[in-house]
Amino acid sequence: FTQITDKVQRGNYAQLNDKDVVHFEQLLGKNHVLTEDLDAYNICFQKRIRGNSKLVLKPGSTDEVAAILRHCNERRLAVVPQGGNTGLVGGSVPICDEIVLSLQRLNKVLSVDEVTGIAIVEAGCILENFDQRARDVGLTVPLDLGAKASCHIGGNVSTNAGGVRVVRYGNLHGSVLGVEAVLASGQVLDLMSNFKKDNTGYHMKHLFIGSEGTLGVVTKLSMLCPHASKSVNVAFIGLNSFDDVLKTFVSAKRNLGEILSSCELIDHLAFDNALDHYKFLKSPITGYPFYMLIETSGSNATHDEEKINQFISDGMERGEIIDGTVTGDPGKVQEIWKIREMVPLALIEKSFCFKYDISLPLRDFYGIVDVLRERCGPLATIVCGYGHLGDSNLHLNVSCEHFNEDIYKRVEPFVYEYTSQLKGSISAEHGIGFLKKNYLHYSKNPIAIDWMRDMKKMFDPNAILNPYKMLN
Ligand code: FAD
Ligand code: 2HG
Ligand code: ZN
Repeated sequence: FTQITDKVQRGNYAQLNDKDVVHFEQLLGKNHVLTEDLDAYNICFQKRIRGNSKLVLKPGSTDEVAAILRHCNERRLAVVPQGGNTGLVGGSVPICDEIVLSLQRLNKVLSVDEVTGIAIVEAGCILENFDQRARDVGLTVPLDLGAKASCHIGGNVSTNAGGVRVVRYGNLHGSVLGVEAVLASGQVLDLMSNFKKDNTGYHMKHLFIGSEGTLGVVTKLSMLCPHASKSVNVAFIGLNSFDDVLKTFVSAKRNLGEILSSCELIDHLAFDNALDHYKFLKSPITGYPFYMLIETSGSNATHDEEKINQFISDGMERGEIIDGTVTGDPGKVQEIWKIREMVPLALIEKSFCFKYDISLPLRDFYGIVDVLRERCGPLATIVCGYGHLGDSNLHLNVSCEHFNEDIYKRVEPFVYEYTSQLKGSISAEHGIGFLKKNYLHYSKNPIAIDWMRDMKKMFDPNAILNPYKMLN
C-alpha cells in the first residue's frame, strides 16, 4: 500500500459504538452486519489504499438504506457507499474508519420491457448479469467494460463509467432515464422515469450520474437498452505510426459510420506486456508499434462484413494498415476482446502502476506517452498508452516494481499540467475519488469548484457521505 491515507486527518465524526452495531443488527438482521474479515471491503482494487472500517452494512431494500443513513446522519457517522469495488481512484473504500454501505444485496433486475427497451434494475446488480437479462429478450445494456463481471450498475452510474461502447451509445447521461437515490438525511429521492423526454424542471438525475457517492446512494435506476446487434465483427489491425492510427480512425468513422461500435487503441508496450503476462491470450498478429480494435455492430451480416473488409483493404492499400484480421465468429471475437480487456489487469498484477485516465485532443493523444517515457527513463519498467481512441480517452500507465517516490514526482503533477494546458480532462471516465482530489482544479475552475462544494453542503450538510473524496 502507498501509505497516503496515513496523512489524512480524520474528520470530526462520531466513533462507532456497540449501541450503533446493535441498532443496525436489529434493522438488517445479524447476517447483514459484518464486523470481521473486512479486508475485501477495506482494500481497493489496485491494492493501493487500505481503509480501517470496522463495520460493513448490507441493506436489502431502499427503506433499509434510508434507515441506515438516517441513523448515521443523526449520529454523524461517516459512510462510504460501495458497489463492486472495482473503481480505480480509491473512491469506494474507506480512508479512515467510515462505515461501508455495500449495495451487494440490492441486485435484482426488476423488469426488462422488450417493446420500450426500458429496464428497471437495482443498483447492486452486477453489470454482466444485467446484460444477460437484457439479452434474454434481445436487448443489451449500452455499457461494457473490462470489470463487467464484478462492477455494479449502481457503481457504473455513480462513476458515469465509460467503457468500450461510448462511441456508439454515448455516455450514461443519455442512457439512464431515471434514478432513485437516498440522501444523507434518509429522504428517498424518486427521480425514476420511463421516458427519454421529460423537461419538467431541473434534470436532477444527472447529479447522481458521476457524483461518486458524495451526494446520495443510488438504489435503483431505469436504463434505455438498445437491441442487441445481430451481426458483430471485429477487426484487429497493426499499424506503424500514430499518424496512421488517426487516419484509420477517420476512415472508420467515414466508411463504417452507423455500424461502428468500438474503436480502441493499444500500443506495443501495453500489448506485449499483456501477452507476456497471460499466456492464454492469443493474438492473430504481433510485432507492430500500434494495434487497433475496431468493432462493428449491425443487422445485416453480409452488408457489415463487406463494409469492414472493404475498410481494411482500402486502409492496407493506402499503407495505413499494415496487417490485420477480421472475424465475425463469436469465439474469435471474444478472444480478440480478451486481449484488450486484460491489458490493464496485466499491468496491475505485474507491478506497481501509476494510472492516468485523461481526455486529450486527438491530434495530441499519444504525444504525452513519449514525453513521459523520456521523463521517467530507466526508473520505469513500462510507460504505455491505450484506451478509448474513439472517445479521445487515453489510459496512460507508468509501471515500476514498487511505489517509487522519484517516479511519482516526475509524473505528478506533470501529467495533469500537461493535460490542462491542452484543455483536456484529468479524469475522463474513472472519476476523482481519493487519488485525484488534489488535482480537480486542473480541469475545473475555482468558481465551479465552489458551486460543487455548495451543492455538497446542501445535499449532505453533515458531510457523512464518502468523505475525503472528490472535494477536499
Ligand atoms: P465501486 O468501485 O464500488 O465504487 C465506485 C464509486 O462509486 C465510489 O465512489 C463509490 O462510493 C460509488 N458508488 C458505488 N455504488 C454506489 C451507489 N449505489 N450509490 C452511490 N455511490 C456508489 N471504468 C470505466 O469508466 N471504463 C472502463 O472501461 C473501465 N474498465 C475497467 C477495467 C478493469 C479491469 C477495472 C478493474 C476497472 C475498470 N473501470 C472502468 C473502473 C470501474 O470498473 C468503474 O469505475 C465502475 O463503474 C465501478 O463500479 P463498481 O460497482 O465497482 O463501483
Ligand atoms: C480500461 O479501459 C479501463 O481498460 C482501465 O478503463 C484503464 O487501468 C486503466 O488504466
Ligand atoms: Zn477505460
